[in-house]
Amino acid sequence: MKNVEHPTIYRKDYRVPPFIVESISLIFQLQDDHTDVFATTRFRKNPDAGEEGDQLFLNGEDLELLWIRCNSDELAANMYQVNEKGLSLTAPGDSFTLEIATRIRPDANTLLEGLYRSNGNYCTQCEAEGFRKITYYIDRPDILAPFTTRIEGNKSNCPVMLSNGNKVDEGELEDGRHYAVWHDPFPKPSYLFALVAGDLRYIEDFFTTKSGRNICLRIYVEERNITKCDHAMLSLKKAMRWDEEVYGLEYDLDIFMIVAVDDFNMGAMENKGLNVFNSKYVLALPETATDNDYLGIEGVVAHEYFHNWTGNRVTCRDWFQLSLKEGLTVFRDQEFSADMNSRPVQRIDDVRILRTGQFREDSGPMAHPVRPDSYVEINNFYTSTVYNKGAEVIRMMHTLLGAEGFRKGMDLYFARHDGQAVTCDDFVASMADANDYDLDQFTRWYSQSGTPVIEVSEHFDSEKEEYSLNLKQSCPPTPGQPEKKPFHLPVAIGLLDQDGKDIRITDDDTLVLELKEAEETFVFYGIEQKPVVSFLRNFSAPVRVKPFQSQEELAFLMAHDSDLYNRCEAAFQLAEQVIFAALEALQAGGQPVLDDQYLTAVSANISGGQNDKALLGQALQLPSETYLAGQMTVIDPDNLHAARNFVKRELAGRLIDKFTALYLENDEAEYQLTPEAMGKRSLKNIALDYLMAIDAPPQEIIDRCLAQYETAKNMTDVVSALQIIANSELDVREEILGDFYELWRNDPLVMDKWLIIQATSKRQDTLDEVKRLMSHPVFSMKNPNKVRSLVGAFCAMNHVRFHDHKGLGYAFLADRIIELNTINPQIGARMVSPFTTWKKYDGERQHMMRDQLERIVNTENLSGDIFEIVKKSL
Ligand code: 0A1
Ligand code: ZN
Repeated sequence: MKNVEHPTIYRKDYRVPPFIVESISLIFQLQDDHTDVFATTRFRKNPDAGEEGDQLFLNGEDLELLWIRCNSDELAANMYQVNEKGLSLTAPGDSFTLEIATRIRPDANTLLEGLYRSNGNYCTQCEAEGFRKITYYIDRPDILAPFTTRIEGNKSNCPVMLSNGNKVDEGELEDGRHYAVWHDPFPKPSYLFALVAGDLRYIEDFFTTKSGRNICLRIYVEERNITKCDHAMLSLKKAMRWDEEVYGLEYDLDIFMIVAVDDFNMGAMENKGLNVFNSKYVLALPETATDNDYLGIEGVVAHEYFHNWTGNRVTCRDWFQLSLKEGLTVFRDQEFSADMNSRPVQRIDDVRILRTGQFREDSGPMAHPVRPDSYVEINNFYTSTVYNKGAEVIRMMHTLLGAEGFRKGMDLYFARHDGQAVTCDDFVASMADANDYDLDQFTRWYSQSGTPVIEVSEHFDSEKEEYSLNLKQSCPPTPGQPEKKPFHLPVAIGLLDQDGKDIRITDDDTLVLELKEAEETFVFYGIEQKPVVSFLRNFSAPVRVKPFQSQEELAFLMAHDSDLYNRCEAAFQLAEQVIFAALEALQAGGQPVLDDQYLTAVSANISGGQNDKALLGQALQLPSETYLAGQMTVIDPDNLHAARNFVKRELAGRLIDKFTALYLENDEAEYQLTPEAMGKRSLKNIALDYLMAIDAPPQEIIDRCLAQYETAKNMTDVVSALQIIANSELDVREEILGDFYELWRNDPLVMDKWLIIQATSKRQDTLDEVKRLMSHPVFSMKNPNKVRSLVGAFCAMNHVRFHDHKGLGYAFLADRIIELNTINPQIGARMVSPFTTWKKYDGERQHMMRDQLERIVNTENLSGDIFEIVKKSL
């Protein structure tokens, strides 16, 4: 590292702010090559701060200070100090007003934080610390204030000018300019501020709340996208209704706006009354968006809307509490999506994300608690741990307290904390107090990092008719946490009799055991025959379970478990065992063979007449190489790839008739967007993927795949076929990829798919292809979606090609990270992820990855974002 220091911020250092803000009023003068910002802020000494002194520090970065006035008098330069982090001055009394004029340059802003331009339109991103790139302010989430925002711009390029709250004034100015004034009466932290201005169109709808208020809903997009917003609008209305029905929560302003932009670092942002979205999570038509895109839009629109209460009305005291809003809001969006679609399929997807991304994070150098204790760059903590494990922690409380108890806790949380900035402990206290339930031990889920491991042993005494389950929990050491205390774990189980029926072990078929000690034994009486245990139903806790069931038992569960989640889980476990057996054979230099029992189980599953097609589709999917790699002690990318391919090819070849039938049965002429229709499409495309995996597939199958590409009218079917073709050695491959490009070259979101498909192809020459695509006109290092689709997809999703033994993939990624260091370090830092597990590979690969990490860390002016992750990895 050279030139820059990157201090660590600690949770234990939290102090209440010495000053509070009573109100802030902003004027933005948007000019062609710069924007002037005039901020008038009323400060008051914080009575809770004690005798903290009279020094006021305002955060501010990359700002040109024009002038500053205090209580209307201009301050001479010796009255304040400015450095690259902010501005300090001595407060003139207990209560005073500062007026500050700054100049910023949105056009030159490639970080996409603060005020920037996307396709010419102005937009802001202020979470977590972007507001300080707009003006000098106490930019921390526990400073809440009402905002008034006046925007002035040209009528020609900025006919639309939006900010938070309600529009209270607008009018004409000289020289073809106009203004709009917005007022947000709800005190909010600066990270929820937003401004949007540009040449945008909108679609409009209305929602009547349960108390009869009429809310105007608008989605703003560029003109070319105006036909693609209906699904997002429908999703928004569903989310608004759901939050009223499930949590009694009503929307509070008169208008709710969503704006879609192409250049965005994340998925979307919950700014009060004015959500800004990555266009990926707004725009959809059947011919341009896949079923997954549709589900993604529904989920993200809901997520941002739900933040209005969990995040905005009640916000975070400091950024260590990020999971207070994110874990809770992810849990809420998962439950919403489960109610709108198939509940078990939703759960399987959510658990897959957790186990692939979060478990990996928890086992590496970036492992951190759901409520971290320190950070260098807060942007690096928008992680799967904070979001997805955070949601699991909320879900466990829901499991322990029941739906009604959880709702009581939520009601108390809002009654106590509406309008406040609070902590994770405050949330848990509301849950505990509302239910008179002891959650003290449970709070370890917030403070201890790492994924707990559960070891299960069973004992059956036929004479006494007693079945007992012995459970041991442990948690591997993680950075800074060598020893762990036992967690309070809800373990949901069922016991199946020999016919596969649930034995009633409680009023219900499922019993939630509460494991609190390092080791406990649970005994069940009056059990006549040895049952098969359905363990950790619905994945009731975010843990790893050491495999303890035989292939017979797993096959039995796969066929009979009344918990549909666990049926799929059994299928995954079986598949994992079979793939690892093949891997062992390959590593020993032998020929793998596919276990007949496994084949029979899969075959029975296909013929089982499951009516949830999507669920069957899930059960048939083999675990990904990235996931499987996470289960290995020393990762062997080539043999892992070969082993998984072997299992897929064998299954497909030996069950060719079944997969063909599955394809035909689920090939619907008519396109619908119902969960059933989506389930059928996914099953059909999984069948096609298997069939095309057969060694030299029959011409008939190839023709079917090509025909699907050519004739399908919806993007799900087109892309499924295209992906298979791109992965193949078919002669028509290039031609078809070219044809797709010509058809869709003007649609950036479809072009993202085109890039992902090529970047994730398992063909030998993929890295060369990716390098070629870097200079293709559709690609840009400045657009995060493009970087994710090409660089991110290749390095994080194409396990075997990224980890090619020559190390060319590693050098490629390091070059891109160094390039992003000056363009967009936030995205650059996210790209480091595939390197963080370098210690789990063989010596040679370790060496090559470490060399690249060192090359990165020695880059001049390395940003704190990239520095933190690379440094922790080394
Ligand atoms: N709060 C948003 C996520 C988000 C975080 C940071 C951003 O920019 C650095 C943008 C969005 C959410 O949870 O949806
Ligand atoms: Zn969120």
